[in-house]
Amino acid sequence: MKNNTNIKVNYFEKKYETMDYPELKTLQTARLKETLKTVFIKNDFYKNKLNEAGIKHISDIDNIKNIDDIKNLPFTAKIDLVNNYPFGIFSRPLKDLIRIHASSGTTGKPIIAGYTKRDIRVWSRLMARVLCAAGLGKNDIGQNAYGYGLFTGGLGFHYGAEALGMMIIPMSAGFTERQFTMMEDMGTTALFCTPSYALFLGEEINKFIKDTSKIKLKKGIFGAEPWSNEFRQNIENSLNIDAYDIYGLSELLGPGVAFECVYKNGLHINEDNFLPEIINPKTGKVLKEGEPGELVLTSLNREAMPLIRFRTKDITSLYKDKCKCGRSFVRMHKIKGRTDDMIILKGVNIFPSQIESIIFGYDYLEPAYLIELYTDNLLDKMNVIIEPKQEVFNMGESKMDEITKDVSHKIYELIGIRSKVTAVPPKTLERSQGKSKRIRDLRKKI
Ligand code: DLL
Repeated sequence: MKNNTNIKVNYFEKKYETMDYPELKTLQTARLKETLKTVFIKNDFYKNKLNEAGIKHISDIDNIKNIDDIKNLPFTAKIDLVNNYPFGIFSRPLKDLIRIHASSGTTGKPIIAGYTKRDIRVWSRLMARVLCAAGLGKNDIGQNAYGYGLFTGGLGFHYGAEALGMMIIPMSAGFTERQFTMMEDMGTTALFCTPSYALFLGEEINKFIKDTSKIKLKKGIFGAEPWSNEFRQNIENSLNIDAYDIYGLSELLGPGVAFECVYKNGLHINEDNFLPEIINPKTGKVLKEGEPGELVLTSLNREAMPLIRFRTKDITSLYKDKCKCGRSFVRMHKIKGRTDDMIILKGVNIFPSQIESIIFGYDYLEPAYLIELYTDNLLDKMNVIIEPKQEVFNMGESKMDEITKDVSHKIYELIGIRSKVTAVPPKTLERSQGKSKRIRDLRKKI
């Protein structure tokens, strides 16, 4: 990871970002009650849910004295949003909305997110906090290569940059040659896109830019998919920038739920807007600080679509010790993966990010991999496909044998599972302009 020597801490909304912790908890409790009252009155789905949880009358909400009482409230799952498609989860009539976004979801039916004018303003300010925390300001020029459209990445960054007063180039994803032309001609200083696309730009930069000293790029904010610190290192080296992580999801506005500050020691959760909990995904029990589990988020400052205890399916852990940047917001570790993407082989839980940290650690491998799951003799097995760099690949079969055995051994050392490793020529695996798919599931379903 790049070492920030001249560290300068910036805030966009210092009052909230550095709020005293007890004061923050009081604010959260007040906002939680207000949110509950809103959904109780304005949303039938939540009214029923809260009734079932023993909140029969709006005045029962006043029994909540402490933010920890949230553990007695019911969860909201993705399937609840799917079942209430398209607008059943909204707590405002459509006439109050000014925008929707959608995520394709994993189950086929999209999830619709709705925004009032105030929601867009709040979200823009949260995004401005993110940009500021990475050390960006009015003098920067941001190139936005997140997809514009129903995906929240494009417009989320766009509005955040405008709220900050930073010039933004609305590129959207793709058109790689044009990305480099604009980067050079406009003097882009900050790049926003998925880590996968940043990695691809890093692989291609020398093809399009004759003199990289003309490139002014110094920072990038990347998210929307899991990426390991080894992945970060790779982007930082190939693009010669300082890379920051940002987390968010369409169901909770979009990007801007959590972000890294210049110390890059975990992601600060915008806690005045989102109340985080970590639960055991199997039992639903709330876990203690530091224990890894599923992130659950409650929106605390939202009009169109407040969500109570939304199960994100993302695996991480929280820690509260104060960050050197002065923000009081709790931090979460980089997302390890989604419960959906967790591979269970021989009873061992494996996340693609673990395999990734191994592959990206080799300097003679291309930063690319695919995990293939297959069935052999009724047993589920894993084949990790890797790409040795051209000069290594040219060394022939016995060298490939040596490399694949070595990677397989490293995987065994880290996760205790023997896996097949297959080497393919460089640039064989698909590169993504958005989120990468890391698993190909060929298992026979019984
Ligand atoms: O990916 C929002 C976003 C846009 C975040 C741009 C950051 C930057 P969805 O398409 O709804 O929204 O996908 C949300 O993506 O539940 C995580 O599984 C994953 N995800 C998002 N950010 C990160 C991250 C956007 N920094 C889902 N690390 C989430 C790991 C992430 N996973």
